[in-house]
Amino acid sequence: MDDLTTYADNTWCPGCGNFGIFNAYKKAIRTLEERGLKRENIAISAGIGCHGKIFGYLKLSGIYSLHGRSVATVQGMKLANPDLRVITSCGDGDAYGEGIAHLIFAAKRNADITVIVHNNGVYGLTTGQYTPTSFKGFRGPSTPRGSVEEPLNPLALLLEAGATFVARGFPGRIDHLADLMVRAVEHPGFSFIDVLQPCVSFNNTYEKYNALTEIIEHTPASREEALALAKRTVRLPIGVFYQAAKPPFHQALYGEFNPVLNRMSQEKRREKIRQLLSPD
Ligand SMILES: Cc1ncc(C[n+]2csc(CCOP(=O)(O)OP(=O)(O)O)c2C)c(N)n1
Ligand code: SF4
Ligand SMILES: [Mg+2]
Repeated sequence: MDDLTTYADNTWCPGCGNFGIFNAYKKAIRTLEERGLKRENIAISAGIGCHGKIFGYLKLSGIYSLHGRSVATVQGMKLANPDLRVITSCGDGDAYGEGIAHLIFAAKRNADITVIVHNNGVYGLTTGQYTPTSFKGFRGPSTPRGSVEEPLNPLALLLEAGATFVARGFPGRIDHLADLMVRAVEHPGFSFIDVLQPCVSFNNTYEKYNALTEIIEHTPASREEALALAKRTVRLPIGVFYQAAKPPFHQALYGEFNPVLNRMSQEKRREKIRQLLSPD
């Protein structure tokens, strides 16, 4: 066992795309460390689902969140301690269903967090119901005659919401995915990777993604070009679709103030509140 893997028994189905994501995480963390990021300054979170088990398998500090709430959780972690680099693993049901409002507003305010969505197009843990990214016609326990809905396009949605780093990866290409993770974590502001994750039990997309994915050679220069690329369906581009510089939320909000280093005593806090509440 390596120093980034916990003792927990791994219960993912053999062949699950989550294994590739797990390996890419570990590779990315090692690269980030080589580039100077201290492991104690990395904190993670996760939602609930097969993806969320990664929280128990990765030997990193953090807070295991609720279904749909891990994006809010890491925003709180970052605001409370801006020295942390915070990363969350979400599911597609988790991020694009239950937690979609958190995701859109985190992108809108350019929260300095990294969101990695294990997008398998299905509720894996609860055995195969359709999600916002399930393809039209997808059959599962909740759509036995096939889903009649069009899937969401998460990249286009996040680009429109104001995300400053938007990427797509595939766990069949671990080195490429690890490189995307490094770039996302190093990006100052909201970074988002939609990972095309095959679920071998309920939505096995390995063959499709092996055939259709192709690496983006050059990151589009504008949001409009990135949107056009995100809407392509004949081939599935993977890589960085868009990256732009903009002040991250916590800095726009309180500059270089650090609530950990500038912690106030209880007495001082009470005094400040008294002043705020006093009529003059
Ligand atoms: C608030 C809330 N709603 C529903 C559930 C039940 N639930 C647990 S996992 C899950 C589906 C997870 O799907 P997804 O987020 O796509 O993750 P995956 O299992 O595919 O990795 C659901 C609906 C829950 N735990 N909490
Ligand atoms: S149900 Fe799907 S997503 Fe969950 S562990 Fe099995 S293959 Fe992976
Ligand atoms: Mg899912």
